[in-house]
Amino acid sequence: MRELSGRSALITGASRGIGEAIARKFAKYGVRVVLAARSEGEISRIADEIVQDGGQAQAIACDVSSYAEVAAAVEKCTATFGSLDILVNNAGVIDPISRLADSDPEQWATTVDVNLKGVYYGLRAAIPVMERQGSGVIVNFSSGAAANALEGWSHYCAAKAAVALLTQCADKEYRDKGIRVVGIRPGTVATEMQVSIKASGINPISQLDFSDHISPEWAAEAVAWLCTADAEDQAGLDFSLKDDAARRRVGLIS
Ligand code: NJP
Repeated sequence: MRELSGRSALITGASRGIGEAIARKFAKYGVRVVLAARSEGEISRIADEIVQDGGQAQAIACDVSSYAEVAAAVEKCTATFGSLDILVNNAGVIDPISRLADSDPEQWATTVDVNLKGVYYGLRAAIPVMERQGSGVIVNFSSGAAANALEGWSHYCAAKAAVALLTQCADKEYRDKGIRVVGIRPGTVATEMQVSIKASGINPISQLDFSDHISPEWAAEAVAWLCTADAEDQAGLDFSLKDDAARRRVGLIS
């Protein structure tokens, strides 16, 4: 991952779970990071810890369902580090989990605001910057749920399926401008999201044991790999970390 050193990255949803692991992993590889999330205290603490470890990190409070806040986060990265080489659209929510007839229309729509519109806002704000630079990588968090219906997850499945198509659209429009847009389906990951899923008891994913999930560090390593030249063939695709061949390619298993 040596080639990542010196690049600058914005990571949304960096206050915990996979996003936090990506920020820490990137910093370890010499990437200068901007951490974005709503929990300002958490992202500031993590950024401070990264700096104490010798990395370069900044934090910015950002609700990805607001275009103005996402644009400000992109601006923070370019103003601080002089470029935006990598955007990771990682922020996501799954609560409230409920079957369609029990769902709350406002909360259902809020999930789409975060999981789908938040990704669009990231693309919309970052692409002009990367186009001017003539290069950049955008990693969109998709999910196995983008292609598999799961009870209680209609909001999540629908939004993630749309994100997968958004990745394809962005790739079609900007690949020839030097911008790589790629999706990731990490499989199940041991984060607070899985705590909520387990508590719902509503579908087979909720029956999994916590030891069945991969670590956030594995997901972070896969994201870092997706930003390297070795992953160029993944442009426009959703890279699934579920099978051994993919894990081998990332270097997680031998
Ligand atoms: O989730 P969790 P994960 N604006 O709940 C942030 C996908 N995925 O790390 O704002 C900005 O631990 C929130 O920060 P805060 C999943 O769909 C996961 O597991 O401070 N940020 C926190 O940092 C998601 O896209 C699994 O509350 C917002 C983070 O998002 C990504 O992986 C499987 C926000 C969520 O941390 C990370 O999920 C899969 C907003 N409006 C895909 N709302 C899995 N875990 O098994 C939330 O296939 N955040």
